[in-house]
Amino acid sequence: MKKINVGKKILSENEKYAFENILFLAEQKKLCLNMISSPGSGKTTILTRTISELKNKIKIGVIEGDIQTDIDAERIRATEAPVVQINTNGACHLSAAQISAALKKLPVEDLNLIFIENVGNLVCPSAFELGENGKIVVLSVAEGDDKPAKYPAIFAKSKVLLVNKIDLLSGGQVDFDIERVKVDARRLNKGIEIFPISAKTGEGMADWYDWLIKSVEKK
Ligand SMILES: Nc1nc2c(ncn2[C@@H]2O[C@H](COP(=O)(O)OP(=O)(O)OP(=O)(O)O)[C@@H](O)[C@H]2O)c(=O)[nH]1
Ligand SMILES: [Mg+2]
Repeated sequence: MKKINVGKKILSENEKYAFENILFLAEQKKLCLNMISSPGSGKTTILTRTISELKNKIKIGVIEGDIQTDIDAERIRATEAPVVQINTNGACHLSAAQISAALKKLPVEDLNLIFIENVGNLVCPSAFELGENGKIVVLSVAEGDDKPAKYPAIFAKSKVLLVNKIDLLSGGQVDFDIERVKVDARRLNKGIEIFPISAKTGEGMADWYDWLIKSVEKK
C-alpha cells in the first residue's frame, strides 16, 4: 500500500483538549500550574500552606488528581479555596479532558491562579500536556539526590523545582547533596528555578511566593 504524507500532524485526543484548555486559560487570562512529584513528596502540604499564606494576595483554586479518595480535596477545602477532585480509578496521570471538565466546575473568573495537583508519580504525568502554563516538579530530600539524573523528563520540562522537606537535613537523618541536584537539574534545563523549601516549617517559602506573585502579575 502506498503511504501519502499529508504534511499535517493529526492531533491526539489529549492534545485536542490540551489546546482547548490553553485557549480557555488565555481568554480568561489565568495562570495554571501543574504540580508533579512522586507520592508523598509534599504537594498537598505545599499547596495548603501556599493558599493560606497568600490568601490576601492571590485567589487560588485547585484541581486535585488522585487514583482514589478525596482526602487531598478535603485538605484543600479546609483552607476555604475552591477545589475539584478527580479520581482516575487506576490511571497514573491526569488527562487534558479531565482538566477541561474540572475547569468548568471551578469559579475561574474569581481566581488568579489554578493549581493542578497531578497523581503522585514522577514519570507518567510528564508525558501528558494538560494545557497548563507551566509544570512545577517537587522533589523531597528523602527521595535521594540522584532523581533528576534518573528521571530526567519532568526536570527537563518544569519551570520550577521545589526541593521540599529541607527541615530533615539539619539532623543528618538524610544524605542529600542539594548542589548535585541543582547541577543535574540545570544540565537538563538551564532556566529552571530552584527553591529549597520546607512546607512544614515555612523555611524558603518566601522566594517561592515571590515567584508565584510575579508570574500571576505577568498574566
Ligand atoms: N518533615 C517534613 N514533612 C513534610 C513536609 N512536607 C510534607 N511533609 C509530610 O509528608 C507527608 C506527605 O505529604 P503530602 O502533602 O500528603 O504529599 P503529596 O505529595 O501531596 O502526596 P500524594 O498526594 O499522595 O502524592 C505528610 O506526612 C506531610 O506532613 C516538609 O516540608 N517536611
Ligand atoms: Mg497530595
